[in-house]
Amino acid sequence: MKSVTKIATTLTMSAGIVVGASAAFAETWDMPMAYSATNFHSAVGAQFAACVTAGTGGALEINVHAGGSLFAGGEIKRAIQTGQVNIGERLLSGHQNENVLFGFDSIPFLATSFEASEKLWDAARGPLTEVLEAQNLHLLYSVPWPSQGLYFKQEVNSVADMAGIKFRSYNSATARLAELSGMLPVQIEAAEISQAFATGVAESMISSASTGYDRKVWESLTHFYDVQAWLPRNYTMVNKEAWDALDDNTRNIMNGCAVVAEYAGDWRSIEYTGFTLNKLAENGMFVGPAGEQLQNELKAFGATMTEEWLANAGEAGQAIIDAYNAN
Ligand code: PCA
Repeated sequence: MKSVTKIATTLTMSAGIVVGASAAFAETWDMPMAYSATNFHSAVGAQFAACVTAGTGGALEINVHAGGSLFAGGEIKRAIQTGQVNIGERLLSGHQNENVLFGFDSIPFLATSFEASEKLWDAARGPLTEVLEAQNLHLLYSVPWPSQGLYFKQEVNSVADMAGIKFRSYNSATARLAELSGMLPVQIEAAEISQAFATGVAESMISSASTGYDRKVWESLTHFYDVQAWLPRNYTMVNKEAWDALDDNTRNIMNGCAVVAEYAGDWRSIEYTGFTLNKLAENGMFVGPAGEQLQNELKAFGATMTEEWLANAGEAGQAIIDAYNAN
């Protein structure tokens, strides 16, 4: 967890500046987000937006559009890069085809707890910030999803039981996991999964209890195996030209609000984990660990995928893993 002193310092800095902000040149920024309005990422985004709006005395008003309503998840990053919007939130591992480093948070069984995810993020933040800068993006804050488990509509005890199942993927790692286990990957945004499961376009996925709850997957699926494979993250980014055009006061306020958002997001993610696991069970799903055979087979895929990621990510990837292991 981040130090509260750091947050307090940043806030004090920002608060001192509020008086300097003027609403005379009020600007409005739209902020597309991909997940349900009730999801904790969207709640954190809305609080961040309110913090900036209040902190700048209304000089910069940020309006959140949750649920992929302004841009679908897969389009958000490009929309920010090209200035169609100035700010937005996106899962970067969904863009690993652009830069393999974007997949650092989806390496199976590398960092499986919130604490480990935080440590891995500390190691990756610098390099990721640079990669994004080169893409005309300024990184503000990142919040983890709860750990990823496997959803099915039948009992599954081994990889052999998974053969031929239509598997909803959301990034390169999820698609590769499907391939390795003999399933058929189909890429679908979270906003579309209830329908995909209802119509049989997909029959399974790896995701958090949170997304299963948000999309009421118990209407179609029956089993959640809490395999704790990884904790992917969402990233809130600003178009770099728009960021550079802001005055120092506004940038300070946004930085202060971003520190608070990241801190609050961690806690909300932790809390939402227990709440949503209970909700899946309450709605009739089997919720529990995977059997030993399945867990071991998945671990072996994890080892393969780790090697593959490191081979593709080269020295830059190795540097992140080394920094993570050194802490
Ligand atoms: N929910 C998102 C990404 C990871 C997660 O837990 C999804 O399923 O698309």
